[in-house]
Amino acid sequence: GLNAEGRIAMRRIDTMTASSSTIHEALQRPSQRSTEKIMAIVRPIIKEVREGGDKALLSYTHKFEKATSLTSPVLKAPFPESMMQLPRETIEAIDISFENIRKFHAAQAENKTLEVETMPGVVCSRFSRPIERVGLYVPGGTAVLPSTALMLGVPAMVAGCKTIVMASPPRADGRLTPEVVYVAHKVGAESIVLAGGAQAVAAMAYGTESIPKVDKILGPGNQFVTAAKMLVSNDTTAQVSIDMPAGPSEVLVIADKSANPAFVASDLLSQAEHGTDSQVVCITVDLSEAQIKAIEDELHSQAMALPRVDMVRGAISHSVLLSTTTLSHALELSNAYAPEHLILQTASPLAVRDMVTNAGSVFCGHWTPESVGDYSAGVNHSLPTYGYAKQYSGVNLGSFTKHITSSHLTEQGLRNVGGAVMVLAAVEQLEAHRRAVEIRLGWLNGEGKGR
Ligand code: HSO
Ligand code: ZN
Repeated sequence: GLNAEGRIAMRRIDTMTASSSTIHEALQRPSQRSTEKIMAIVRPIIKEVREGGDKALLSYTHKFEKATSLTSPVLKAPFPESMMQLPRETIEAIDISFENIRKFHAAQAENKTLEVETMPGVVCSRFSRPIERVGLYVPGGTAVLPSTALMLGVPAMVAGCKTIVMASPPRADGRLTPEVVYVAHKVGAESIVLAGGAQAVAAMAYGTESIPKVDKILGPGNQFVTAAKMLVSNDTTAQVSIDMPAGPSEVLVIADKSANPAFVASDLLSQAEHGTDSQVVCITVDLSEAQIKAIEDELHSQAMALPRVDMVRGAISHSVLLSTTTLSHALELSNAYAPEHLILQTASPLAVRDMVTNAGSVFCGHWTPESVGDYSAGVNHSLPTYGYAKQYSGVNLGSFTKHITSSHLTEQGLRNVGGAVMVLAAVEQLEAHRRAVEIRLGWLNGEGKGR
């Protein structure tokens, strides 16, 4: 963070001299407030909304968003034009982004039924269907995030989800960000829940008088939102799933000699400004002291000129620059960290990309700032954080669909596979299973009645 002259600086570690435990410790995520404490706050909120419906939800919105003038917790489509009045330039920017995100996610569709004949006459298939009702959480808080409405809403629309419910906390005057309303309109949302936090999650999980219960809840949020998503998804009476656990945003930049220090610093700062709990990591590859210094100088001077410099200070205070001498060592560290965003400011970014084993989304080359992916390139910005890139994918078309399998056997197929089934059923001592095959094979052999 802050040294004597008030400089905004990342901690620096030379991986050639530092111990492996120092390096390991430097790549730990900042610890989160204890989940149990958060759960204890969130549990009663969920219960209240579940039991009290609209009225309970509205009173939380009065309390937490200070939107005391609000008389209904939900806005139903069609949304009034007056609520989406926007400058032409904003409309155009949303439209361009919408179209790119639509194209990229539409290309992810599995239009064909997968079909495999595992044995003659035994055909196994798999096909996908949209999840019918989805709830999309669009955070408010320190920044308005219509881009998140796009990242969740467009794939839901492309997947063909029948009911799209958005939730977003209203401003204190009770109004929604017009950009969010415009996106909700474009993706065909049936309603917008005017609430945030655990109460919005509960309303979508259980439904209220005016809000439909959904089958899956997606979208990033603070620790209360995340805790609420975890709680409702563990409640079998809610019958709802979630996208993934969410934590603070993070970026890891790998920079070699070809990198422009000003570009590197700008990318680190674009994540750092998300919040004081954001984490940014820079891994340099074979840079001279002067080159590393250039990145540090840029980071400080660009940061000082940012409106959200306070957020940046907080984020940078637990961030780190690791100097390495080889690309393979840099990748080894990055893969172990499993960053939400990985930016490759290296000479051959696509070759480096092939070495990536864990990351939410990769940004390749000097002309690909993370911002393009945050808004408009077409890739999704709802990504696994906190090291969960090791086991989760970011939001994609598949997040809004599920697979159904089917099998279809001919007489010959049952003859071919039936023996194995009967043996295994006998092993498990499940006689009815065995007989379901036996009775059919009997018919085929002319032993059945009426044959
Ligand atoms: N980088 C953020 C997404 C975002 N950026 C929204 C700007 N607006 C989390 O991945
Ligand atoms: Zn961002």
